Amino acid sequence: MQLEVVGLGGAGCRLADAIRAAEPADHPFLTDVFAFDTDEASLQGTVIPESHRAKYGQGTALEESAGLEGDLEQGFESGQNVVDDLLAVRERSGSTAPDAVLVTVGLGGTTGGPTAPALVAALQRAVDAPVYVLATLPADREFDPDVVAADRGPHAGMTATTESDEPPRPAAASHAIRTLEALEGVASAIMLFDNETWLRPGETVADARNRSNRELATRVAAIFAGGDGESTGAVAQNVIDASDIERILGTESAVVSLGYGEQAVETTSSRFGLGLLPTEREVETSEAVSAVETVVRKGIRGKLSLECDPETAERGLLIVGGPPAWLNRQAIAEGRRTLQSTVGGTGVLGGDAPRSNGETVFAAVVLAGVESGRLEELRALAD
Ligand SMILES: Nc1nc2c(ncn2[C@@H]2O[C@H](COP(=O)(O)OP(=O)(O)OP(=O)(O)O)[C@@H](O)[C@H]2O)c(=O)[nH]1
Ligand SMILES: [Mg+2]
Repeated sequence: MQLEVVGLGGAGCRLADAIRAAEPADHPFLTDVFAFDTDEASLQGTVIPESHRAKYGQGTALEESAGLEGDLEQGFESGQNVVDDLLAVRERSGSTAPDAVLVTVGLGGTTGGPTAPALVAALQRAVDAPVYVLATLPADREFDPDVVAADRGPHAGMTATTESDEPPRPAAASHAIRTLEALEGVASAIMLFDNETWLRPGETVADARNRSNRELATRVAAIFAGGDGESTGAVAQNVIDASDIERILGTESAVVSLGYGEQAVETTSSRFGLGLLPTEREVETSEAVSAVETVVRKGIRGKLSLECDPETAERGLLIVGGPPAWLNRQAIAEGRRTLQSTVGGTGVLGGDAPRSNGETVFAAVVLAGVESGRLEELRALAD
């Protein structure tokens, strides 16, 4: 399918950049990728071309981060005032009709979050396609002084300790929850990535961000690049298209968690032809079945972008990809049944994504309409 990505604020622009980098050369799925921020340095940090970048919000509350700490309402208001400018950038660049738009944003800050609800609403009006949100949740160590102290030893406070550190964000939990509330009924669906569970001990979000963003971008690319035909000719047995994704993500701002599993596989062999020319390796059925089973298990039971109980999902999607010889149809069908029995509902779809040049077998899992203890936790902190 054809996806447009719009990054807002520091995290949003870096995520947009990471998604662009994760686009498989033989499986293009992106129309346009935009980066919008009030902060010039953050825009400069991306490789998104000038025509698709914009520094916005000059002279508004969005530029004055500190002033917004306690006043998110003012931020939402400024967000309303900038959307026309942002839509104009999009139109000037000649944005082509996408099958869906994905707005990426880090919740907890004072630029991207406050802009997102107004921009998503405006995009819903301007584009004849669903507008999804991909948002990060803040980690406890960003706003909880006890966690910061415990993590960094007895003498550390909420002060930046390294150059790459982000400033402390005492209002991050409350901002994140209030922004999610503002997105309710506006975003078609909200995919979440919880920074808290993706940090290693002692690490800051800034330390971990390249790894986290790559991880998340891989999931996004696996889902949206899906099973569209390849230039090399391999055709998916079961193509997941934009309307399938729309069916699973829904139109009612469902909270979505993304799972992923992959396994490296050997794809060439020099057993034949005297080892001079690498040839396509023959794959034993049992090997292929086992690889698919492994990645499906990791996709459903492994680490999710947002920790949740997969059983609470209302709908689910499974995409299994890799070199065609490894995509065992029975094993993929079995994987879909496993997801179906996990999710419990009937809204489960499965598809395959042949990657002739791929070196891994992977499974991407979408769990839509989940309940998450982490959101409850942040809500309690925000009250
Ligand atoms: N996964 C991930 N999370 C990030 C990244 N950068 C920031 N975050 C998270 O997103 C939240 C908001 O940070 P930014 O996106 O930098 O904030 P902003 O929207 O630019 O707003 P300002 O406060 O004005 O800078 C932070 O509290 C972090 O939890 C990133 O690159 N990757
Ligand atoms: Mg910023």
